[in-house]
Amino acid sequence: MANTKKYGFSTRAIHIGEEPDFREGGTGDVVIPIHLSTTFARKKVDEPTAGYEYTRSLNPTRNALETKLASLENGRYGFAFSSGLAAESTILLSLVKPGDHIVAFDDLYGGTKRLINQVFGNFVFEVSYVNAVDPKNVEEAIKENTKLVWLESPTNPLLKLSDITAISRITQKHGIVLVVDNTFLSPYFQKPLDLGADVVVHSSTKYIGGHSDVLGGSVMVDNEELFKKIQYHQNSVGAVLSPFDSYLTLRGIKTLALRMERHQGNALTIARYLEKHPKVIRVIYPGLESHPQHALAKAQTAGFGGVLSFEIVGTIDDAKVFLEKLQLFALAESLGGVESLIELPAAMTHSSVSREVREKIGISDTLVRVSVGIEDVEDLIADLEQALG
Ligand code: P1T
Repeated sequence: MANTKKYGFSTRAIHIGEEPDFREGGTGDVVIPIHLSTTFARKKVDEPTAGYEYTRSLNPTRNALETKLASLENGRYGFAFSSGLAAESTILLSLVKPGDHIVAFDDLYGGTKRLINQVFGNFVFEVSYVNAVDPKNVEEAIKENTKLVWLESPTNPLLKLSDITAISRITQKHGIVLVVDNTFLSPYFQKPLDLGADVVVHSSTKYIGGHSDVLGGSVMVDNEELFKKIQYHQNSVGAVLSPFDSYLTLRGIKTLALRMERHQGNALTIARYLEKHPKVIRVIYPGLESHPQHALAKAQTAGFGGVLSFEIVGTIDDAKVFLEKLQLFALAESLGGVESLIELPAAMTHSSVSREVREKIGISDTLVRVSVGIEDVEDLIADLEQALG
């Protein structure tokens, strides 16, 4: 299937990369087999069989996933890694050298900030964090040695958006690579490469896998030079997704469109319910008219996703009591699975971000993040009602 763009999203999610093998010896499987072999034999020294040599470099099951991922993001190339952070590390190793500078959104997943600050920042590159809600802040932070701009849109956990098209004009003007973490919306609702980004990264642990049973990361690009750099580092660093995890991810992706619609429908209903609740100070969800960037969300994305955050009245202890009373919402980190998850960023996902920085960007002690699942929404609201009560 050379031109995959002629198909709709779900057709691609189901078929691309998993075309039945009708060649001689092929068995016509409609689901790609899990190729566990770590190495591939050849008959002639100079001719690897069908291009396969060693599974770290290329594996048929992972390759099927990488082909599907690329198609879903409208890119030519996809990569599957063993976690979102492994994907991010490989991007940074591929594209940033000692002495370089990067500009990053100041509201990012705590683990991404830890990776940038503690793992790379100390000895490899310099970083400036900016509020990328305003593209001007990004442009003003660019220096002569800036090589990369790193965005999440929407951000984790404050659901701030960046205008990807506007920022891509700036990065293109300066010859800088624009990386967008698209974890929160998935390619079903947002395609950053179409908006001008150069690299898209996901924690595929979240919506792409969709069932909270497989850790993974993915990277998609359209540019061949970027593809070659990342491919070289994917193989050289070796943090690749296993064949079994590739299979689980492929299985999850097939229902991505159905799941995202339901996540979004439930999230909007819950956001509207919470907005009216007297114990709730504010609700942050890009699908609400009250979100300061609702207009940008409507213009830039095909949907608002299934994550929302809200602040409750009281102290961190009141927030803990509320969270511990819930019965259907699992009190857990992560997001994007079929089951609803809830957490307290200040004490959980973003505890590695200092209090000072949390306060500066708006992560208060009673800010609660919800990953709305695909259960019956009345049951979810009843659970919130009893716990808030
Ligand atoms: O957990 P891992 O698959 O390594 O992905 C890291 C990551 C990257 N980008 C974003 C936007 C993320 O949200 C994450 C992981 N986030 C959580 C575990 C969390 O609960 O927010």
